[in-house]
Formats: sequence, structure tokens, C-alpha cells
Amino acid sequence: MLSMFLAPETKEAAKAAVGNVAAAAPPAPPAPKLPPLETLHSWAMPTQASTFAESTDNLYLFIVFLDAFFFVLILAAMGYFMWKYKRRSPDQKTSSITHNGKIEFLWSAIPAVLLVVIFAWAEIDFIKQTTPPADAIDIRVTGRQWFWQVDYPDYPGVSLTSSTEEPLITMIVPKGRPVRLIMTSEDVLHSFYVPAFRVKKDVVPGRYTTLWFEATRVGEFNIFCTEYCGDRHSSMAGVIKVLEPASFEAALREAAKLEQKPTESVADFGGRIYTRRGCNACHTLNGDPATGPTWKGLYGKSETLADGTTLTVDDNYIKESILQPQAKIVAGFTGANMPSYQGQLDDKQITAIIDFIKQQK
Ligand code: HEC
Ligand SMILES: [Cu+2]
Repeated sequence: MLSMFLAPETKEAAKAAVGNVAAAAPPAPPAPKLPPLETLHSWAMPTQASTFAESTDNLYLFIVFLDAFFFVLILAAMGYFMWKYKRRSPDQKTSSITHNGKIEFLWSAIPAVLLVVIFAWAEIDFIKQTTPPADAIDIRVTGRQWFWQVDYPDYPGVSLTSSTEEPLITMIVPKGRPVRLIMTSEDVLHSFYVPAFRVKKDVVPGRYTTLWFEATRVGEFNIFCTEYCGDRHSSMAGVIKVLEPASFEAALREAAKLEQKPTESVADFGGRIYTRRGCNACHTLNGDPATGPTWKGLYGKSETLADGTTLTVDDNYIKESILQPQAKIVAGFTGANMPSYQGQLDDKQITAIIDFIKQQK
């Protein structure tokens, strides 16, 4: 019965729909790439892709239909009574009615029973959704203005980040295995939301919150931040990829691999790190300051620090800025804090970033 509310959300269909819109509109400037579309029909429920999705939707639809039923019933009764008991003549008096015990009991008892049904149903789902199974895979999620960083404690060195510049895979999980996210924020409140899984939880600075799910279908699904967290809140979107357990580990290693390709120059590799490791969330290349200073014209310039001293930006200063960002703070950026990449970027990757920064003249 519920299938009529579900979208024909195959990827091909999504692509075709995007194509149609583009064909009708005049040529537009290249739009930023977005995570894959999941739902085409604006009336449809989002794709169901976790073990929580179906019961959440059933409860939701139960409440919607119940509301619709009583809405029609009450308005119809109201209309009927207005017509039936209309005042017939100017001297007609209202008959004296005190009360009707039977009806008053029913209109209290029936809604009360229905509310208890909704409560019990929701509570059972809530308990299920807040108790992760003991064998769940742990994944750490860090929210920052404005990207997600995802680390896998069981796979040391594997670190993924979200980025709107390419629809990057932000998280990879196996199908049919419970996954627990341990989440925290390094700045302000964020909220981690995967509509297709029907899971959402606040990500709070100075505290860990957890969330768990078990994906039921292979595919790519949207991640959103649903707590307004600053002016680029909307760019805190990512993609979660669900794979068969057999291909999960290899795909994870592949996605996390950040090595120079044989066809790539060192600086181009640095450019890839710039988007893959979230530098682009805080540093622009076009001269505009963001959370951090722009990289345009950075190399070789004379930088003024917060303590009033100046220095010339060279390879050593850039390396130190990446590994110990707090050692030398740029004037005007004392409030914002850059995360340290100590242990997350190796020397080769840092050299590539330096080469990339040199190119930003
Ligand atoms: C959460 C925001 C944020 C992220 C992510 C970030 N930075 Fe920064 N960065 C800053 C801020 C703020 C400063 C200025 C304060 C300071 O010097 O520590 C800064 C300063 C720098 C500087 C010195 C710039 C100058 O003008 O002297 C370099 C180099 C740098 N970052 C490199 C990187 C690299 C490389 C990455 C990615 C691997 C990165 N940053 C990611 C916020 C960030
Ligand atoms: Cu956010």
C-alpha cells in the first residue's frame, strides 16, 4: 500500500530528469555539482535505505491518515449540524441541553487510545534507534564550519571529508551491518542527517553524540547538516555510499588513498588534497578571505602575524602552518582555529600542497 508514496528513484531516472530541466532552460553557468538525487517526486517519501526507514514511514503515514480522517469527519459533522440545526425563525429559542455522558466519554476515550497507540509505536522505534548493537562498526564524525570529516578507528589513517566541489564520497558503509557514528563538533552546533536512513542527530561541540543505522540497499545517499551553522551551512552536504560487505574494505582503502597519480603533476596532486582534506572549506584561491586567509598570492608574500611580527611565507612556514596551526597565527584570524593535520598528511602530501600554493599567484 505504501509503495505508491515511494519515488521511482533510480539513478538513471534522476539523471534523465536533470537532463530534461537543463534542456528546457537557457544555457546556465556550470552549476556546482550536487550529491545524487534520491527522490524525484516532491510528494514522495525519501528512498528507504535503512532498517529504520519503513517503520518510521509507516508511523508517519499512520498519523497523516489519522489526521486526514478526523479532519474530514469533524468538518463534515460541523457542516451537517450547521445545516440541520439552523435557526428557523427570529423567535426560535435554543433548546436547553446540559450534557451527554456517552458521547463525552467516547470523544475523550477514542483520542486517548489513539494517542497511546502513537506513543507506544514511537517509543518502541525510539528505543530501537537509540540502542546500537554491540557488534556495530564505529565511525567517528567531526563537524566543522563547513564540512564533515569521517574517520574509521578500525582502519587507521582512513579519513574522508565532504566537499561540494565534487560529489565526494564522505562515508562508506557496508550493507546489512550495523554502524555506529560517534560524533562531535570543533566549532558550533551541527546536525547529521541522512534522509534515506531516517536518522538525524545533533553534533555538539565539547560532547559526543551517537547515532546508529543499518543500511539495507546498495547506493549513494545524501548527507545534510540540518542545524543552521553559519553562512555556508548549505555546503555541509556529503554522500554516503553503501556497498556489499565483500567490497567495503577495498573501496574504503581506495577512497581514502591520497597518492599522486602517475599522470598528475605534484601541484595538481596538491590541488586534489586541497579539496579532499577540507582545506577548501576555509581557504579560497580567488583572493577572498574566508574562515582562513586566501591562498592567492600567499607564497613569498610578507605575512603579518597576530603578535605584530612579519615573516616571508616560505615552505617551512607553510609546513608549520599545516602541522602546528596555532604556532603562528595570522593577524585578523585569531578567533578562528585551523585543525592540525599532524599525523594526517605525510611529507609528500605537504610538499604537494606547497607546490599547489606556489601556483596560486
Ligand atoms: C576550519 C578551517 C580551516 C581548515 C579546514 C584549514 N585551515 Fe588553514 N587556516 C585556517 C585559519 C583560521 C588560518 C589562520 C590562523 C592561523 O594562522 O592559524 C589558517 C592558516 C593557514 C595557513 C597560513 C596562511 C597565511 O596566510 O599565512 C596555511 C598555509 C594553511 N592554513 C594551510 C591549510 C591546509 C593545507 C589545509 C588543509 C589540509 C588547511 N589549512 C585547512 C583555517 C583552516
Ligand atoms: Cu553544519
